[in-house]
Amino acid sequence: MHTNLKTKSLFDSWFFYFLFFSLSAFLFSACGKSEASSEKNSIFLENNQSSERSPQSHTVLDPLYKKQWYLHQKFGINVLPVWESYQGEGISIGVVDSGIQALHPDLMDNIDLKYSFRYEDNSSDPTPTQKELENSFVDASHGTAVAGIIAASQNEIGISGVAPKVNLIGLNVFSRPDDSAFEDAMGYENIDISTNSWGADLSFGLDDDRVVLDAIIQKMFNDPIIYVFASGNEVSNSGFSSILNSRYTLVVGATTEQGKIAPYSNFGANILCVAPGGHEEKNLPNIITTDLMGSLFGYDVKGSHFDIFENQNYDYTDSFNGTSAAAPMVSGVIALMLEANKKLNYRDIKYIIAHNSRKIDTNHSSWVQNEANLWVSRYYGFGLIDAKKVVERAKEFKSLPLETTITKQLDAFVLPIKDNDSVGVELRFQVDKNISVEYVELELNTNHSYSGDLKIILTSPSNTLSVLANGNTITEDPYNPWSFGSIAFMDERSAGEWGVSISDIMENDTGILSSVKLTIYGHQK
Ligand SMILES: [Ca+2]
Ligand SMILES: [Ca+2]
Ligand SMILES: [Ca+2]
Repeated sequence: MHTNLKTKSLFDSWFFYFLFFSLSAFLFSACGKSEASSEKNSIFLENNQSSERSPQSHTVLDPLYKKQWYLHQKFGINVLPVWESYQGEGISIGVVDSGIQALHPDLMDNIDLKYSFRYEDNSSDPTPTQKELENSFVDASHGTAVAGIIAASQNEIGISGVAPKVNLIGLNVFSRPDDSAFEDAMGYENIDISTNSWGADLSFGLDDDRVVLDAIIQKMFNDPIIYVFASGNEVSNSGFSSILNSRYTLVVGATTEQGKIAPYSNFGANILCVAPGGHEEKNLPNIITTDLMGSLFGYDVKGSHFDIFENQNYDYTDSFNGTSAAAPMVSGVIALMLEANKKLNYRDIKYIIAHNSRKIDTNHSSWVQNEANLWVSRYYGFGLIDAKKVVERAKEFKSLPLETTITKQLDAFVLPIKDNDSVGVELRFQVDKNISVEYVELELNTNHSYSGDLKIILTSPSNTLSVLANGNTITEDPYNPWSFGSIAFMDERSAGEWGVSISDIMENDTGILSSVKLTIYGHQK
């Protein structure tokens, strides 16, 4: 069956993605220790925003907290000032991943053993099974590492999660990775936030998965959950994943401790923000988090040990990395936002994050300023998430008005796209209705022998440029149709002339454009 094949392909890609992670984590761990780098990062509370604010009365006594640069250093997520008021209490995060070790001493207080689910045996204990641990295609350590970033307790052992009192619901879909497990986990009713650090396949043909996701969300429309996704680690265009092009998903890229885009992080017009994900190399700062307990399981095992006193039981790893680490940090921050204001929906959250993230790496050429004076980048989205700022804004935020949509379509034409010519074809759409833009989709139909040659740029009436495809990508799958999503026009006005430019910038392989559809989502001003 068609749908089955498509969904399966998503999981195949997940396996690949995690295989990559697992191998890299293991290999990096084998290459040496990281004392030098952690020492470099041992100055904490250095966040450039905290100096002007009132003194912090919240104290964290977890011994590895000082090594969690991603929480409190200059290019961390600035979460310490939030904890005095909010720690995620009463908010549930579903971790769609491999298993979470429910007996881990830093997770056991927060794990919800009523609503967690392990699909292999329909158990409410999400801990990886023996079968999962032995399956070399499943990274059984991954879910526990993701869970610690979100929800490790402030209990004077190990680390602190971003939301140390959140209700953690493990959805161990990868113990039985099939279509029904996936659909069930994506439509799970007992969660507020769904965090997804599995890779969307960066090739075409995943529209069915997007349809599945959209249908689930439509069904839950009155109370939709917040879907947070990792942008992926392929240094490729996240616009080539249909799920990440859905306006329902909040897409997160990864940065290093130096406030630069991580070398593996994907780029794309659908990226909302970035959060720390660390480096690829073991000897550079990565993400310290919970690990499967003991020296036999996890990333931290005999032979590749994070060898400090506080980790004598091999229960923590210092080598987790990737957009897999960045996405759960944002999920944790959103839990704090929801605790501050339960009425926020996914559109409100995106809006607040877009308006309150930090522009970093300011000389990066990808930054553009849109009509609403927001700086946005196809690498950084609206910048590094700042927990203090977004939670403060969340507290007093009144939900956006109902969503409204504008659609413009040009179709049934045959427009040749000239080979190896940067001018290409230009289409213009006149929009009369004036709404405040939140998200824009551009759907195209082409018949081209190598779509990767096509550079596609969407321009708003105020002349904000959003690069949807950069034109020298490895993909031959046609856009027939393909729907890109862009968040770059957040809070701009819709009225005026929108432009679509499509050019073929690589030699050989040619094609035609046959339809373009522009959909603008937003709200009445
Ligand atoms: Ca702890
Ligand atoms: Ca271990
Ligand atoms: Ca060409």
